[in-house]
Amino acid sequence: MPDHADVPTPKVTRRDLIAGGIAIATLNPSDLLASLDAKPSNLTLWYEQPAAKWTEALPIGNGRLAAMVFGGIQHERLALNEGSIWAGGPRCYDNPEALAALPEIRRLIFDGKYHEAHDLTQQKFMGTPIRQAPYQPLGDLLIEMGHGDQAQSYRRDLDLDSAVATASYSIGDVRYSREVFASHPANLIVVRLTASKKGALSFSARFKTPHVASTSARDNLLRLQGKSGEHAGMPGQVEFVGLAKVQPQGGTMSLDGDQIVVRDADSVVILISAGTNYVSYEDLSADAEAIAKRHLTTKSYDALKKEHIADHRRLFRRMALDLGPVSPEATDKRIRNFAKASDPGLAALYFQYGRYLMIAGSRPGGPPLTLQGLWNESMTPPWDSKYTININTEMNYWPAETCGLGECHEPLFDLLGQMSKTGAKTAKTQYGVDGWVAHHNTDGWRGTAPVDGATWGIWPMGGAWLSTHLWQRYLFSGNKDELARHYPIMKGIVTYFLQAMVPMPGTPYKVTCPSMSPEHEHHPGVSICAGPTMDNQIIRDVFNGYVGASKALNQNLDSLGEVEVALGQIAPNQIGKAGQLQEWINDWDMEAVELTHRHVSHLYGLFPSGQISPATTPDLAKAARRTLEIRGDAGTGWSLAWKINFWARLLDGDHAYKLIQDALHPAESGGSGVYPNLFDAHPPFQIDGNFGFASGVAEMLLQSHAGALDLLPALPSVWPKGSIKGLRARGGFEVDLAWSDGKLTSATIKSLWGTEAKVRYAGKETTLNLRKGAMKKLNSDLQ
Ligand code: FUC
Repeated sequence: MPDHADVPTPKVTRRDLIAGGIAIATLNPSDLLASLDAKPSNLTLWYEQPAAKWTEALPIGNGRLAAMVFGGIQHERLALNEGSIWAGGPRCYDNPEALAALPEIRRLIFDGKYHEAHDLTQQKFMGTPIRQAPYQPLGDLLIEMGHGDQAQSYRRDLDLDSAVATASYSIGDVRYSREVFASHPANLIVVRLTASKKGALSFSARFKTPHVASTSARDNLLRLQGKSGEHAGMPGQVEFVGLAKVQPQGGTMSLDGDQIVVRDADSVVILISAGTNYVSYEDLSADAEAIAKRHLTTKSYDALKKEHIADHRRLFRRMALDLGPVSPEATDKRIRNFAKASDPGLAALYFQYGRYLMIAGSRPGGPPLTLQGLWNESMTPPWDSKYTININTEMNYWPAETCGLGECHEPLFDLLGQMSKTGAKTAKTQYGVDGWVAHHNTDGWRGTAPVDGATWGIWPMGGAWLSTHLWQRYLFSGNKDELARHYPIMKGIVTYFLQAMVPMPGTPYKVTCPSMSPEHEHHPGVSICAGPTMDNQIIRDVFNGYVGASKALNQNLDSLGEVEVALGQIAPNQIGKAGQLQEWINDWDMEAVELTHRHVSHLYGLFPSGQISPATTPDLAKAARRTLEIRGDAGTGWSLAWKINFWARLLDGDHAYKLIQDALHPAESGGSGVYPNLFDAHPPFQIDGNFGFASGVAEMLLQSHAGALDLLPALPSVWPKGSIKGLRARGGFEVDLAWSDGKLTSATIKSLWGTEAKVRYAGKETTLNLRKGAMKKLNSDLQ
C-alpha cells in the first residue's frame, strides 16, 4: 500500500472506491490513491462501514494465531484467537461401565427394541463426562483512537491475494490507514497505523479478555496472562500469555494502568504474539511466556509484510478462477443482490475465500480447523467450536487436495495420529477390541468416547470417516513415505472393524452395532440401529483403502485375505420402495421422523466417496437422485454445501447452481447462507459450509473419482464462459480449463508424478501418457 504521507489536503467525495465503479475524474488525489489501493480484481472483500458485529469483521490467521478485524474508526477491535486454548485439561472420556452393557444393547437392537436399547445406551454407554470441552478465545486487542468517530470516505477490505486487512478513512484533512495481517513465517499478528499528516496519530491500546486473567502494561509491552476456562468440574489448565509490542515512530508513549498511550505519532507498528503451555492433548509442559516472547522480532514492518505476502501467495496463487462478470458493489451489497443480479464473480470470490480460510486457518504443525476454524469469540461457542466428525470436520478438508492446498490438510493427519491413541483406549474399554475408534465428536483432549447423548453420540464411525482422508491424500500426492507414516492409523481402524462388527441375525452380513445414520431418527425418539448404509459405505472405503495402501507399500500382503472376506460381508447399498437409496438396512426411509433431515449420510457413497456414480453404478445414482429429491434442497449451511457436491457428482450443474444460490443467501435476512463477511451461516456461523462450497465448485468443474479426469462434468448454464487454473486430480495431475458458450475450449493437463491419465469430456475419451512434469494441451475434441 502506498504511503499517504505527502498527499495534499483531500476534499473527500463519498464514492464507490472499488474496481470497476470509479469515475476517476471525480476523485480528488486522496480518493485516487485509495482507489489505486483497491486494485481491480475479484479477490477483495470490501465494505463502506466498520463491522458492527463479529460476523461482519474480517478474519486473518496464520494457522495458529488469528484475529477478526473490525475496522472501527474510533474503537478498533481485534478479536484474537490462539489455536490451543481449550477449556479443562487432559482427560479420558471413556466409560468403564460400557463394555458390560454392550451385549445387551446389541441384543435389544437385534430384537427391534430400539427405545430400550437407546435408554440403556444413554445410561451405561455414554462417555464421562458426557460433554467435551469448548475451544475458547484469547481475548481482544482494543485500540481507542483520539480522533472521534466522524470520518469520511471510509473503506475497509480484506485482500485475499495478499492476506492483508485494511481500513482507511479521513478526518478533517488527515487520511488514516490501518493494515493488519497474520504472518505464518513470523508467527505474529502485525498491525500498522499510519496517517497522512505527521504527528496525527494518538490512541491508547490494551488487552481485554473474558477469561479470569490479568492484563498489564510495561515499557512498550502490553501483556495478558491467564488460564483457560473450567470444563465439567476440571479447572482450565491451558496457560496462555498474549503480548503486544507497541512501536511508534515520532510522538510520545506512556502508560496508564494496563494501557499504553501513544500521542502525536507519525506511524505505529504493533506486534501481537501469544503462547500457551499446550504441547499436545496429553502434555501441557510448554512455556507460554517464552513462546510469546520468542516471536517478538526486530524485523522491520516492510520486511515482515513482504515475507508474509510471499508465504501466502506461494499457496494462494496456485489457483485462479474466473466465472464471468464481477459486480463493482461492496461485498455486503453483492450478497444482498446475488439472487437478483448477475454476479457470478461472487461465487468465484466465495470459492477463493474458502481457499483463503484454509491457508489462514490450517498450517502444518498447527491445530486442525474446528467448527469455526480458528475464529471464535465466545467462551461457550455453538457446539463448543470443537470437532464434529460426523460430517463437519471432514467437510472442512474436502477442498484441501482438489484446490491445491495439500499441506493445509496435514493438521488433520496429526489429529488422526493422536486420536488413534486415545481411540485405542476407547476401543478396548468400551468395545473390548483392538484397533481404535472415535464417535461423533472430538476436542482438544482428543476425546473419542460417545458424547452428548445416545441420539447423536452412539456412532462409532468418526475416526473411520476421517481416516479415509489418508488414502485420498495418497491418491492425490503419490507420496509413499507419507502413506507409510499414516499406514498404522489405517491399520488400526481396520483392526477395530474386523473385531467389532457383529453378524446381523437373519442376514449374511456383519454390521456395526450399536450405531446410527447420523442424528436421524428412523422412528420417533430413536436413531440407534445396526449397520446403517453410511457405515457400510465408510467401512468399504476403509477396507479398500487399506488393501490399496498395503499393496502400495508391500506390507501385510499375506493377511489381506481376511480383509477381502470382511469386504464380502458388508451389506450392499439397497434401493428402497420410494426408489430412493436406503438410509438404513431396513427400508424405513419414508417412515423416518424428518424426511428433509439435513444429514444425507447415506449419500456418502456419492460424495465424498466414489462408490456411487452415474458412470459406474447408474441405478444407485438414480436412487441417490431420488433421495435428494425427497430430502429437498433446504438445509443448514453445511447441508447446502454438501448438496452442491452431490448434484455435481450426479452431473447436474444447474441443480448444483441452485444450491450455490441458496448458499449465498444473505444470512442477515434469516436462515442459512452467508454473513456479511462471507462466513457461512449454519446458522450460527460454522465454517464447514465455506469449505464445502469450495469443494462443490471444484467438483462441478473437474472430477477424478470414476477412473478418469472428467472435465467440466457439471457446468451450469449460468456460467457460459470462464476459466480455472490449478485444480488437482487423483493420480497427480494439475488441470487448467477454459470454456466458452458452455463448451470446453482448452484443457491443459500437467502430470505431477508421471502416471497415465484417462480424460473424458462430453462423451469423448482419450488417454494421456505424460512423463513427470510434462504437460499436454487439449482442445474440445480432446486433441
Ligand atoms: C452436527 C449437525 C449440526 C451441527 C453440529 C455442529 O451435529 O447435525 O447441524 O452442524 O454438528
